Amino acid sequence: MDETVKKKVMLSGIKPTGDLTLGSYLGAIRNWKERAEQYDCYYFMADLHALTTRNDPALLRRRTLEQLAQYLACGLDPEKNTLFLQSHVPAHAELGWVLNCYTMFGELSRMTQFKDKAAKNADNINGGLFTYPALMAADILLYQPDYVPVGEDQKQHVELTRDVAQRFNNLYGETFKIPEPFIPKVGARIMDLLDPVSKMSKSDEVGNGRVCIMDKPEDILRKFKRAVTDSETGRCVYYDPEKKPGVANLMQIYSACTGKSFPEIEAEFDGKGYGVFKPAVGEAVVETLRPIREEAERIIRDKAYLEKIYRDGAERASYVAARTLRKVYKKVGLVQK
Ligand code: ATP
Ligand code: LTN
Repeated sequence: MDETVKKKVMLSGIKPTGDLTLGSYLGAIRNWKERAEQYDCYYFMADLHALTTRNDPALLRRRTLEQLAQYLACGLDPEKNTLFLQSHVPAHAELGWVLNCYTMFGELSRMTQFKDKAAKNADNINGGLFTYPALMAADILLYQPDYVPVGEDQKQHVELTRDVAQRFNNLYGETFKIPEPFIPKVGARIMDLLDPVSKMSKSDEVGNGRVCIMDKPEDILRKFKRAVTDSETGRCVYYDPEKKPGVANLMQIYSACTGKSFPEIEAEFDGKGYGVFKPAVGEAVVETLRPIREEAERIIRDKAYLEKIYRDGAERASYVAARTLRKVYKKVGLVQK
């Protein structure tokens, strides 16, 4: 590639609120690494976002570093990607405040993630949970990205980010690039294996419905053998998300892990029952996750290496973020230092 041509920018983040799931991997991270060559990429641990729900402090710290190790194990090269902790770049909180003042109460009230989380944490519906999308807009807009690779559930937040950026640009002139969500065709919404109408989520109760990147092969296989399907017999492996959500979810997972299309999967399991299909999906997941788990276990032991990566990442990210923040402060009328 001609180095003088400015690369397009990609950015995304994940809250270190639990062990990364197969959903976060297939919906988001897998698509990050594939684009490291063509794009200038920023990926961070959204630790400030994690504070919107209660965490044990020691566990949050541990999970943040484990998540960084898992990003690296998933193939994100720290030379080609800027990897950092959100709280290490103060511009996120600073721009977050400014954008809070340009994000409407009505817009925030419509966010489905807020409604879901408020229902799940009825005793802790705090201000941060409500204004979370304004901080997320700041996370994104600071780096002027072209694309934000996320799973389907985050599309609404990226759309709100676009609206806020557009509103700001209309008021003050071109300031922010308007980013696009980048959502994969397969794997954008992996469902719980035991409850295939609910999204697989890392902060839900630990159970057999959720597969984590760090799960051992025998646990992964057991979870897939127990996955909920339906009572159809005979030709039963075909894609119909309305009538057969469990099977559709397993087909999505199998397709994402093997690269096979739905017609190919239907042909492969034609005449075979769920007793053959479910373990096959389990095996495909085991083989996809095995190298990641082994590499993450190795990296997490090297604390000095992790520290070097997040320090370098914060330095690089801060440089870019500070430039956007200065521009914004000036436009809204704050006196420059
Ligand atoms: P939490 O339970 O803490 O809200 P989560 O499991 O929903 O977390 P996030 O940290 O919100 O996961 O998401 C990380 C990234 O992975 C986001 O881009 C999100 O869209 C994507 N993602 C999360 N769960 C899934 C899923 N089940 N299927 C596809 N993509 C997912
Ligand atoms: N809201 C996202 C995590 C997140 C994010 C971001 C994703 C925080 N800031 C910026 C993309 C870009 C979530 O709950 N998964």
